[in-house]
Order: sequence, then C-alpha cells, then structure tokens
Amino acid sequence: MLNRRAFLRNAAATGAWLGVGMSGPAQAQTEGLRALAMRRNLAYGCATATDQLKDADFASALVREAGLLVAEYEMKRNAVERTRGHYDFAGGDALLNFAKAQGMALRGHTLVWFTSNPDWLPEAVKTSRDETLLTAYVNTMVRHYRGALHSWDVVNEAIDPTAGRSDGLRPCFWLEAFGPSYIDLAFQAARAADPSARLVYNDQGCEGGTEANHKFRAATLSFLEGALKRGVPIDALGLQGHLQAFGPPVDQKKLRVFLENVRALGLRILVTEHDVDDSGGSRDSAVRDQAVADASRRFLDVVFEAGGVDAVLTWGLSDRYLEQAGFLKFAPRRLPLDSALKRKPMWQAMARSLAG
Ligand code: 9MR
Repeated sequence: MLNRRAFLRNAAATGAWLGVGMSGPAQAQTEGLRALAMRRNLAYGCATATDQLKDADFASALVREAGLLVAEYEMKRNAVERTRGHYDFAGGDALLNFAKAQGMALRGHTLVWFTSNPDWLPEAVKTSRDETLLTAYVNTMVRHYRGALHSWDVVNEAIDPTAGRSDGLRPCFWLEAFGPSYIDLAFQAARAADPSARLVYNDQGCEGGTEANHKFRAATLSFLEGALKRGVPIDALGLQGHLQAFGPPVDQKKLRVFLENVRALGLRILVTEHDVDDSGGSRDSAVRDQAVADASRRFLDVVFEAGGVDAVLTWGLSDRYLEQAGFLKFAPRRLPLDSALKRKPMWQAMARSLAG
C-alpha cells in the first residue's frame, strides 16, 4: 500500500495532477484521468480489489489515474454476509482506508442484486418472506459506511424485458417474495440509514441500437418514472457501459434521447462499469485497441452531452487483472491501461472525451 510519502513522491514524478509547474501539452500528457475529470467537475475512477493494492506499480497507477474506487466484489453480499447475521466489512473497509489515505472517494456496490448472494439467502427469503432480510442488510451496510461514500448502487440489474413481464422486471427471488416493491423497500431503507447518501439504480443495456436495447430503455424509463412518482428516493441512474468493440455499436441517437428523458426526470447520471470487450476482433492488437477506443468515445461523448454526470468509472483500470476466458484467442484489452500499465488508445479517447 502506498503511504503518504510514497504517494507524494509518485505525484511529484507524474507531475501535473497536483498542478506542479507544468502547463500546455506536457501537462495533458502526464495528467491522469483523475485530474481531467476533476476539471470537468466529476470523478473518474475504477473497480479494484484489496489484492490488487498490494501490487505497488498498479497501486501507483491507481492513485495517478483514479479519484474514485469501487469494490469489484468485496462489498457484495456473498462477501459481506457469508454467514447469516455475521458481517465482514474487511474488504470494503480496507478499500475505504486506502481511498481516504490517497484522497480518493469510494462508491458502494451493490446492496440488492439477484446474484452474488450468500447461499443461505434466496431460500431464507422464499420461505420466510421476511422483509427484514432485505431492509436490515441495507440498513447495516449503509449505516456502517454512513457519510463516507461517494454513492451507493442500491439495486443492481433489476430489469430484464426478455423475461416477458409487462413491467420489464427481472424475475428473481426478491421479486418472487415481495413483488416489485422490493426495489422501493431497498431505496427507502438506504435513505433512512443515511439521508445524505447518493442513491443509484444501476443497470446495463441502455446504449445499443438493437430491439432488445430499445425495450430495455423503455422498461428502464417507465420503471424510473413510476418509482419517482411513488416517491422512491432514487438520485441517479448508473449506466454500466459494458460495450463491445466488435458487436452492435452504441446507438448515439437513441442513447441521446434516452438520457434526455432520464435527465428530465431530475436524475443525475453515473457511468459505473465502463469497459469495451475486444473479443472477436482482429489478431492485431493495435486494430483492437483502436476499435475499443472508438467505441468508448462514441459512448462517453453522448453521455457528457446529456449533462448531470457525476462520475465515470471503468470496470478495472488495467488489462493486467483481466482473466482470459478459455475460448478467447487473445488476452483481453478492454481497459484504459495495458497490462504493463501503459496508456492505450482507450485512455486517450477517454481523456479527449473528458476534455470535451
Ligand atoms: O467483475 C465482477 C466479478 O469479479 C464477479 O465475480 C461478478 C459476480 O459478482 O461480478 C462482476 O462484476 C459485475 C458487476 O458487479 C455488476 N455488473 C456486471 C459486472 C460483470 O461485468
């Protein structure tokens, strides 16, 4: 872990994001996405894990590039409440301590989700239909981190129109036990536990131009509109932003209209998990890198146009920690830095997007 002195040394070496004596193009080269985002009054950050913080080179890159962290898995319920009623905050606390020591913020991810739960939970919810299995967890987590987090993903991926329900909600044990109001319960419990927390509904699938994306956007809008009318305390929509470089492209026109509608509901916007899948592309990594960068730019430019963006996070910072799925021929290159922590065209694209 970086101590303060190492951090300052690193900051001085990389120069400009502390604003030390550089200007013009040299500054643009050395500044991290963190500083570029700050200038635009928003935060850039990424998902990480406590194990990655032990990698000194990676930790330096993290501090240089990111002003905001999110736990990739250590604040999910299967990590926090493996045994019913016994909370393990170790992972989240370690990330929070690192973030605080480096002047970064931390987001919470995620309180209520259909998956990544401890094995005992779905059965307990189905048999008892006890709402406190949802509300007590939300209350305990939000109180534990009260006042300390940038924002919370309160409910994650609750929408799936392909399941065929008229409200577009995803069938899951929460829905089965409590009906659609499980989402309301979660947000209300979070608001009660920390009235000043920024509460986010987080989901994926709003960017593309396919019929499925279209249905997804419609279901998301109608869910958000209904929830806000019922007084459910949702502050922002989290767009995960998992894109594909060689799949259906971002539909800028449809995304633009969608975001205008979201903004008209009074919601803020966060990009919470951006990355660009480069599988299926050319063997030439330079070609894949360019396609990844282009997809990222197409997406982020429209998001920034919509305004009201509080944060942009990528789902990891460097390709170093990406796993190569068995069926992939090449190591994935879907994040701003390569596995040697070198900035890639995606980094440049994000820097340009952030610069406006
Ligand atoms: O990257 C995460 C992986 O390490 C976990 O095993 C997995 C299940 O908890 O979740 C992955 O992150 C997901 C995120 O929490 C929600 N949106 C989709 C992400 C996967 O791309």
